[in-house]
Amino acid sequence: MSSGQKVALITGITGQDGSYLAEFLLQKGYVVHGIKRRSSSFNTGRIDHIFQDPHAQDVNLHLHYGDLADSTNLIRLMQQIQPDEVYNLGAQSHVAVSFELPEYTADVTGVGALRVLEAIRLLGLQERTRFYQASSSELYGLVQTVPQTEKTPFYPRSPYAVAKLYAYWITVNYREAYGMYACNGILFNHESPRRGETFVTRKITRGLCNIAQGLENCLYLGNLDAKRDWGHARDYVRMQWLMLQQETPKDYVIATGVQFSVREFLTWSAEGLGITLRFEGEGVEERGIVEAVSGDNAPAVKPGDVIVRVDPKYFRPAEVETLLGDPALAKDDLGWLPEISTRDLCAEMVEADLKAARRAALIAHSGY
Ligand code: NDP
Ligand code: GDR
Repeated sequence: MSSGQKVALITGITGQDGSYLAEFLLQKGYVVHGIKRRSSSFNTGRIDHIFQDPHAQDVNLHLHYGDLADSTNLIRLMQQIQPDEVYNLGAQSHVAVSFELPEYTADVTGVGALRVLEAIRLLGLQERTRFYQASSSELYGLVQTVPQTEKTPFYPRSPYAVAKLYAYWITVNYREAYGMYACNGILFNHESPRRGETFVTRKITRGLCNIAQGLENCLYLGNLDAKRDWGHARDYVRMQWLMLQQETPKDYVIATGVQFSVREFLTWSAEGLGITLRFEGEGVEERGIVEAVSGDNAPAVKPGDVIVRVDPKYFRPAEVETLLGDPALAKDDLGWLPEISTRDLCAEMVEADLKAARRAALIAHSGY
């Protein structure tokens, strides 16, 4: 191991945040270790651009097979790596899916955090190793006060949020019980062109770009009235690192302080493609109809086309209608402010998905 370099271990390195955090830490001169799950097809697409050949000299990025459900694996890796900083980003992170997989979500998203903390403690690494837990605004669920701060009471509304509640408190408990440097970042929604395809922002930008290029006909969505405080993942991983550089560990809300509805995000994405959408109907009858098209980004749609429909299949058994964070503490203590606005984030996602859709359309239409 190279001397003088800090060593970080990231669970969930193949996910959206893991990929941005790995880039960030490598740029800061860290040796980065990441845990990836075994899967039957490649799952490293988000980090392929920073891959380093393990046979080369001076490698700073190392990937290990592992799983948050496997304690012995975590203990062995922790012993081998002896990290200065652990970022626990791994999780079954989809709220709707957690209603289908509640027990698995509890195990990985909830107890997984305990397994990582226990690995640090059992190996006597608590003096050396700092721990970051990826907590979530979903903890607030049925919100009690607006905007939500570090002091707002929690009211989780899904198996995912309940699992994250356990992970939040076990992190606080290990800090208080064993004096560990352990803290929670209570992050509000953050997105990017690397966002998983089934989260609503990416589903919208990808779906509309595919429709504009004639690859799909209609985008089916759930609750268009839900409101979220959406930031950019690149801004948020900077804060994850900052939280581990303080003298004493503390929990912070990370948010933009501004909220928008799913329908607004949908409208901006359509506008980015030159499509003006008109909404008709209510509830499950609601439809997004093309009113006008301008420019040449949407060659496959015309006025009158119905390109968005609400499908109750995407309604959740218990919904989180509104989330709005107050990042004042992060600003005061750490000087952190988000740099990328929600509209710019949306434009960046549309641009990236349009590029991919154009490429796919070219291949499809050329008969390859
Ligand atoms: P992603 O879903 O993009 O990434 C999740 C990561 O966890 C992936 O690398 C995934 O691996 C890995 N993972 C899943 N199951 C396991 C397992 N059993 N063992 C080990 N790793 C596993 O999430 P994000 O990057 O968006 O979020 C990062 C973390 O932050 C998550 O914990 C999420 O719950 C939390 N969070 C996210 C917010 C957001 O808006 N993005 C907001 C607040 C909190 P694979 O690639 O193989 O699927
Ligand atoms: P969320 O993100 O549940 O907030 O969790 P998601 O993008 O899945 O949903 C946001 C809101 O949009 C509504 N919605 C839809 N959602 C999805 N996925 N698909 C649809 O078709 C659809 N139509 C409407 C949802 O009902 C919801 O109200 C994300 C995850 O990253 C968590 O891991 C993280 O903890 C929280 O953000 C903060």
